[in-house]
Amino acid sequence: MKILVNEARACVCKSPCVGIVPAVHVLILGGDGYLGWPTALRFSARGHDVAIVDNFARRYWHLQQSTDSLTPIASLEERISAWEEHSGRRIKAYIGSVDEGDFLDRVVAEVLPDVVIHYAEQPSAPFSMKSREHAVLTQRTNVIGTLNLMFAIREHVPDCHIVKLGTMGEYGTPNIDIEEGYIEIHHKGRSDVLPYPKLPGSLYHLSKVHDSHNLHFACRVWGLRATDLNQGVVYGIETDETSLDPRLVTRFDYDEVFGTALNRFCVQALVGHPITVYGEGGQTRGFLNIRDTLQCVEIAATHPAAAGEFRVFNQFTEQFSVLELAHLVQRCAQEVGLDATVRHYPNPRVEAEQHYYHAVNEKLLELGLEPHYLGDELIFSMLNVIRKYGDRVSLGQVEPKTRWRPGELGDEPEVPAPAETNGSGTRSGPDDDILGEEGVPGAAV
Ligand code: USQ
Repeated sequence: MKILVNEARACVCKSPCVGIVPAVHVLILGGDGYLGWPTALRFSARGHDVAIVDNFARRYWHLQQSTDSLTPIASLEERISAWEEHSGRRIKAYIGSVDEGDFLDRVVAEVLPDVVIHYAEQPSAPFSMKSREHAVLTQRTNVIGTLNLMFAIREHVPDCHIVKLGTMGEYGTPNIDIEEGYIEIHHKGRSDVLPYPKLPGSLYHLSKVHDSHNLHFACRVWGLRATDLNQGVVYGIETDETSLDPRLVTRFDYDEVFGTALNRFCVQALVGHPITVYGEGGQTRGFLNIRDTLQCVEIAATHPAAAGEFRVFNQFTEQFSVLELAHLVQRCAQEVGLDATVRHYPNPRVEAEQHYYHAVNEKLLELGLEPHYLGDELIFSMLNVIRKYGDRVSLGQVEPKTRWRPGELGDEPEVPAPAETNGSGTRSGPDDDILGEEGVPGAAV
């Protein structure tokens, strides 16, 4: 197989190079998404031949639920043209769905990729928990898409390295340290290294577990090579390439379905909506900056798994509890004059709110990952970017609605009046409610 090496050639990006080689074909599935688009730009900036696949499902799901990205995103056509203007490089796009096996097969046969980066999945836990239809769509898209990819690779480019975006949520929150994919088990006098036990917290996270098992099988039985990147919660808006031109910006979701914790908290603080901590807020997860997602994917691609190897990296840089993040955002927002409050909402999910959490994340660091750690500066800069688009915030998209245990008939009872903290960590009750006249907290800026 062609290995990506450390010889930068005609690299047009500002980021430190971890490797590049001419004529490496990179296929990015889900190349129009929050992470897929910046990844496509990064690999193109490094000088690789980049092709992407997307069916605009993420855009469509937002239309369906009347939500939108905070950042106004250009059409894929405009994005590709804008990138060509800046870099002189053309990204090739294939429009279609990965759950259509014949389509994906044709794309793989034409592109003949050296590495495939697979983001083309329904990525939201709440989305997967809304209804039977949402759960089926999630698992069909994710599981069948990955199966189709395995077969297409086996058929056309068996030496190609599959880099698959998995999730830290596959592991759940066990009361022991979380290892990177495998654990040595001693049992009745014998021992073995086996896949780490999985206890995912949503039907979305479960779909990623199924993907992992299927890919592991393909590596063991067909000799494919794959890296499963068990990624934590990503935050951030900009990368070196997306900040070059407004037409290159990536999407940034803050709604209760597709928005994730820290991104949502920053938008909430900016528009004066209470920061929505679910339950006690002791839920601890691994987090990483979007810039580090790009680094990690690049590192995985430049250090391919061996033939027959199913490799697992835990892809996050730091652990935080939800409440720690809420207080960090609140403090930074207050420093720039925003009146940010933190509220504890009844948890719409079924998850431990206080628990042990220690996950190992050594492998990417050993391969050279240089983390962008979370600090006040990053929050200030996110607030600044969000401020530019503040008038696009729709407050109706913020409140949590999707519950893991909905009512008998699928009705969605209103979320009871939540308690609120004032920054000192003490809670005030519903009497201190800051709901406006129409029951909508704060106001869009
Ligand atoms: N949470 C709040 N308030 C909010 C939103 C979330 O307290 O307004 C809490 C949730 O209850 C949960 C934690 O924050 O305990 C993380 O929730 P999230 O929505 O930020 O992230 P999650 O649903 O876990 O999923 C996200 C991405 C998913 C990725 C996963 C990585 O949507 O694609 O796989 O992060 S991980 O969390 O490590 O599994």
